[in-house]
Amino acid sequence: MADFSEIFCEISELLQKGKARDIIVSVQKALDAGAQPADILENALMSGMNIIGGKFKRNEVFVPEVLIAARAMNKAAETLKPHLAKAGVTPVGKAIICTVKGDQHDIGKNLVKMMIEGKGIEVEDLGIDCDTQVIVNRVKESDAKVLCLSALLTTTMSVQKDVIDALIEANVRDKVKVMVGGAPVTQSFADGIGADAYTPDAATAAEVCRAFYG
Ligand code: B1M
Repeated sequence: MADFSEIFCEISELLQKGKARDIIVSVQKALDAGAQPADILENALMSGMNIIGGKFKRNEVFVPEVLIAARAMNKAAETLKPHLAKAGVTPVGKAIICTVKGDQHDIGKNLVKMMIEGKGIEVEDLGIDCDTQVIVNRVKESDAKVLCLSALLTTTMSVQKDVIDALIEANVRDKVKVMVGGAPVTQSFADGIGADAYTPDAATAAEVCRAFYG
């Protein structure tokens, strides 16, 4: 089996330095060499982001550095997108995704979106810091069967509950299956707020989401 550790290391380092243009070239190089897209995502991009996350926690890097790394991550993920998505899949239905109010983290949400799209589901992205009422209105108007909520902060995970409560209040809770996720979210939290599913990562989210369409 080919060894991609060198190119994965290069990609991880470019991500940490926030070299958006160079990372696209290196991701393409890895793909051309035969690396699996999911492997690049997991072992080059996510591992680079985890290193940045650790440095951020220890105050070794600050918001600007993390932001440029995040931009590089999103660019690299865009390059991977067509390779992660299965070509020619007939859409099986619609889903809505967003990061909840007060939360600006979008990398995980973007990955979940990409993987769900890869299962042939059309995803409407309401973006970050998304107002709860906007979500409820979209659920009312759209024929989406699944609502995906992402939260990365301990202070915003409770907003996932606010959204579920607002859906109940608006009499549309039964219209959608609510999936929750994000680093601080757990199965017991999801059970406690009445979510239909919790998944720890984007790949599992896509599988669980697909299962809701039968
Ligand atoms: Co923020 N941040 N951040 N940050 N940031 C964290 C989350 C933190 C853990 C860092 C730390 O202290 N170690 C910490 C949270 C602590 C806590 O709440 N307990 C933190 C903090 C404190 C903050 C600020 C408050 C910092 C400040 O300003 N002082 C601030 C808050 C801003 C706000 O949102 N209001 C802030 C800001 C930022 C940046 C803007 C600089 C930047 C975000 C840029 C962007 O997203 N475009 C940023 C980043 C990048 C991070 C870290 C370093 C990386 C997050 C990330 O993208 N990870 C993060 C530390 C860390 O996580 N190691 C951190 C990669 C991504 C692929 O993983 O998002 O977890 P993740 O998604 C995974 C799973 O969680 C899951 O699938 C994904 C892929 O498998 N998943 C789902 C996600 N959503 C899902 C939904 C699902 C299912 C699965 O179903 C619907």
